[in-house]
Amino acid sequence: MRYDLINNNQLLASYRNSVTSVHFPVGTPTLVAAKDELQTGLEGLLGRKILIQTNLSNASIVVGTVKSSNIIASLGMDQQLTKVGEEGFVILTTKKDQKNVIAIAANSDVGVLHGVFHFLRLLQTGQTIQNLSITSAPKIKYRLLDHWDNLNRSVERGYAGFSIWNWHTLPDYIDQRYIDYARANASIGINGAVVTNVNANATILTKEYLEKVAALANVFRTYGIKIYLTGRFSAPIEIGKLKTADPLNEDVKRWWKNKIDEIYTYIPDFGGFLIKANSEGQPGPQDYKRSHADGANMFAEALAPHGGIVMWRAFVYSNESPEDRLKQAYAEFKPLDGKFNDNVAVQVKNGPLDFQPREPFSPLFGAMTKTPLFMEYQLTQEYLGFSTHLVFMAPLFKEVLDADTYAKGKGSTVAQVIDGSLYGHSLSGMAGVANIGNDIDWTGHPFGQANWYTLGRLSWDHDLSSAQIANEWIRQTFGNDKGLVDTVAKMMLSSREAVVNYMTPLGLHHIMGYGHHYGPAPWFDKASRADWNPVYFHRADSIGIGFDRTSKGTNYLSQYAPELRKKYEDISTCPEDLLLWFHHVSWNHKMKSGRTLWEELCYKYYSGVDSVRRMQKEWNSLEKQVDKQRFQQIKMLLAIQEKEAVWWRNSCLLYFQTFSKMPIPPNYEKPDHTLEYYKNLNFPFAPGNGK
Ligand code: GCW
Repeated sequence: MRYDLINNNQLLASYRNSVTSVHFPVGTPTLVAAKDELQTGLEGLLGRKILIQTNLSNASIVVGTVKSSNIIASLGMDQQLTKVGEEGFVILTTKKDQKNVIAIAANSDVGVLHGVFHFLRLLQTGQTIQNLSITSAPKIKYRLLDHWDNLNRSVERGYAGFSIWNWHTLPDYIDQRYIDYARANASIGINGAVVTNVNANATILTKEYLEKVAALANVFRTYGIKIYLTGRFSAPIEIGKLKTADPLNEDVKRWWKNKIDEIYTYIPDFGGFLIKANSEGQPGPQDYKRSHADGANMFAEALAPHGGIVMWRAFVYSNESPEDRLKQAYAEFKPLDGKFNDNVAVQVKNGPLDFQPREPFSPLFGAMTKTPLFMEYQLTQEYLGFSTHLVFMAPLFKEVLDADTYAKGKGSTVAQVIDGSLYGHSLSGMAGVANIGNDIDWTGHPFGQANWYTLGRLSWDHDLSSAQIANEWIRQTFGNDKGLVDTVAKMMLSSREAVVNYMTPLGLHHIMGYGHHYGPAPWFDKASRADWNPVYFHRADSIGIGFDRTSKGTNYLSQYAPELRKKYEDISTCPEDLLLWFHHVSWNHKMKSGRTLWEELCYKYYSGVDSVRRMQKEWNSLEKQVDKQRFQQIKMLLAIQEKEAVWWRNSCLLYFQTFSKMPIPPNYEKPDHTLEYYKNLNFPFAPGNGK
């Protein structure tokens, strides 16, 4: 939404030729917002005033719905419009009175807004606007940001400042940021925001706070965004003065029903609840020996008359130390398939563990046929270097979406599971844990915005490739010069593999610092639960390294389809990028490269650092093409990333070397500190632990 003047003169001239005046119907706040956006956008991009009026019969662009605009109604676009549903749009070059016009049309005002944003994107990314014939509809229905924001404005796992929701000054003070947030989301098709942390606080459900939530909902509504809350399961006790929160207890049910009815008096289009229950100490139905389905259905019944939904999180693991934590979500939820009400979706993290740099897809995606499953990604970089590392996540998201579950035979991708097409579910959803805070650039790292952008674009159309998304984002963020676009794209597209390599190559996982997850701590073994210790996950010993999850180990593999089981069970067919996720592998094991496992581990860690250094060089080459402030900012951030990548590499290799007893090959630069030095680093105030 920078809308900088187009600097390619030829293109500018041709756009100016095609875009002279706009017919825009009067109407709802959403149409007004769309009109304002189009005006701001066009005037910025084209550098001239654009006439936008209701009764311009000879405009070069005509916008609206059949209902709001006689001109749109007269253009005979029914056939295209039937394809785009409630939120999609059509952009068409057509004839009116023998003259070419561009029609931006939709079935709803929000669809018009989406169409306007898409049209602006065409201009910002330097595409032709001759002979347009675009029909676009979202593949996924619920496209959400989940904020882990607390009422005191701390953000759990937030690295971009405090929460943008200023509960203290709401509802009377409407920060321009709320409006810009809604604009940004609408520009990429996000249509829902869960504004509170899943580690929930019941206070949000009190009258005083619901008034504040309603004020936010009023801002969002104009932009087609619904508001959702997180439900504290024990709220009936905490703010309702009941003795129990048992979901089958009549008083409890009544309490939630009344509470939910009350919410709808404040927010008539309230979206529903996201709930974390019986996980990491949160209260839930199991406290009363009830199932997750009992808990979810209690909310679902109360929400159904209003059209609200429940997103029930599958991120659960018991309080007792488990045999293999990764097996638990499946064990809990698979037996409940078919037991959830129609307006319940189970929200599953992309991988079975916890937003690691690389995980296989969660086996639940291939296991529940009767329950709609929503995808949960994490945009905030809890395990990916916080907001100081440049990591473009589209390749991570796509890797999961493209993965084959084999649930209904070959070609049953995770994407088809979550867009509802594999089993014909009408509920479908994709959520990203937000990386947004009140930092001036929203995400702490300017490239963090690319991940927010990706969530929106992929949830609208999961067929987009990582390269396409990067290309669009770069053009809108930095400019259309080919050299610049190519260089930044290279940086972005290699950045995910870089972080995997310098943090957790070959399927290693969860070897981050304890609690705050900042930096490496593969040696850590002091946590109260076994599965909060990195040593639990990497299992390095004198023989080798890795977690045996095959049939000879924990048999977590049994939760996948036979085709996958077979492939991963056998060390010779198991993809090497997840080798140590599934196998305990001897240090001398021969890898495909001809190197031993130990040598390969060294190679990967060193190549991770090399990739960051390459990114630095690439960025430095752009000094003349990027404004000074952003150039410097990103240069400094890349320097931190390089320093931390070296820290990861050195400390992990020195530590693993105490088991392998093998040397780091002589051609590599030597670690500049001892293992003891790294072990003694301490970060009492690492960010993101906000309570
Ligand atoms: O990744 C873990 C985080 C917790 C988070 C939890 C969850 C909100 O470390 O901070 O809690 O996941 O997803 O519920």
